[in-house]
Amino acid sequence: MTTSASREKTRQVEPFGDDVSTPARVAEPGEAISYEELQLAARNHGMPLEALAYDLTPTGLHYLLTHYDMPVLDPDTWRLQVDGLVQTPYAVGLDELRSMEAVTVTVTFECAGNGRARHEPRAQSQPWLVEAVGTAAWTGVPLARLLERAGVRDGAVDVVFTGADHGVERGVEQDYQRALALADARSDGVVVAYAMNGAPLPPQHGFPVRLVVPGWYGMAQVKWLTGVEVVVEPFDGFQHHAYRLRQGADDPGEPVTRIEPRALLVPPGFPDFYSRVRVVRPGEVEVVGRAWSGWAPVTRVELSTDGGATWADADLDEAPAGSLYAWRRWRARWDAQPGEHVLTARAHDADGRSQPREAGWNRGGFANNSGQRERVVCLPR
Ligand SMILES: Nc1nc2c(c(=O)[nH]1)N[C@H]1C(S)=C(S)[C@@H](COP(=O)(O)O)O[C@H]1N2
Ligand SMILES: [Mo]
Repeated sequence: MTTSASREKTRQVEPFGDDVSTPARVAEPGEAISYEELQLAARNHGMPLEALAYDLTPTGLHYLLTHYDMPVLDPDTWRLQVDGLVQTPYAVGLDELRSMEAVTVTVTFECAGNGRARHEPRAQSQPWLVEAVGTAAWTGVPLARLLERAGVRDGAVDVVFTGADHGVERGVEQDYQRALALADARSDGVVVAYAMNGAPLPPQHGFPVRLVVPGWYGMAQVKWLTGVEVVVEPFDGFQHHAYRLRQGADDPGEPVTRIEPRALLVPPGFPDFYSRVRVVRPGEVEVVGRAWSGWAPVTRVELSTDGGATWADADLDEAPAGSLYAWRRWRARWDAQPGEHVLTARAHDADGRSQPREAGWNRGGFANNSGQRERVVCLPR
């Protein structure tokens, strides 16, 4: 821990774990989902896959991930403190923020832990399958404007973002904090947002104000934002140790940053209630879905109806207007024949990244963009 921000706000709490360097426990092979994983899954819901039909995810259907409790903040007394290595530290309230020149960015968010429960063995944490995703139009003030007003001084390295929520994680008591390198913080589309899909942020998505960092996995999108601090050393807080691609407990690993390419499809036909296996009737079925990448625009999507043995190109729509790293809609036709099928899709982006059928394993269960496996039963004629 090297910055004043992290020194003040974190401390060790004995009964809950060892220390910052201890990754989450990995389940034994075949071990059932625990009570604690169920408890997390019930609080942090995914986006029902049929909502892939919408350009903008209706707000209540957007996935949700909150590490601690959702803080209840008073919009009249809430202030965003901008300070650290700046010429003029200041605090700004909600009315003033709303009176500044606004921008709206349409951005697809995905939790870095999406796909975690499909790792074998899996990390014990929020047990996502493939549904930790959503797209929203976020309105607010460019972070670059707010930094410019403070006057960032020479020698600045990182910008640290602090949320009002507080908890303990693997023994470390903390405010939720993440940082960006100064150049990333100043980049286009990084917004301090007070509206989601044209309405004030709801409590669960960061009311009154959150950070939006297009293209990055969810952990960077700090909710209930109260502090923006410019610092002289690379930020070394808990959430930066936690989000790394490690092979073992001692592996320092690489940081989790941008979203790996992924395509998902709306499960076709109608579901069986318990198993959610799909049922379709024989004949032509239109399969629709969305594809995105946080590195570069998606350029190609393929659909397989035989579990990945053979692939056919899908038609790809334009990205929504005003979007930055937002998903694109795709469509393909499938001539369904009686029997059992496994549907899956894969995305490719302009950087040459392709979605693998099976992504590699890592200890935290991050960035698992393995293909969706949608089981479909086609009825007899
Ligand atoms: N303050 C704060 N910000 C946070 C979190 C949090 O627990 N506290 N969770 C992060 C994670 S891990 C994700 S995936 C996204 C989820 O954003 P959403 O709940 O609005 O979809 O918020 C991020 N921002
Ligand atoms: Mo997340």
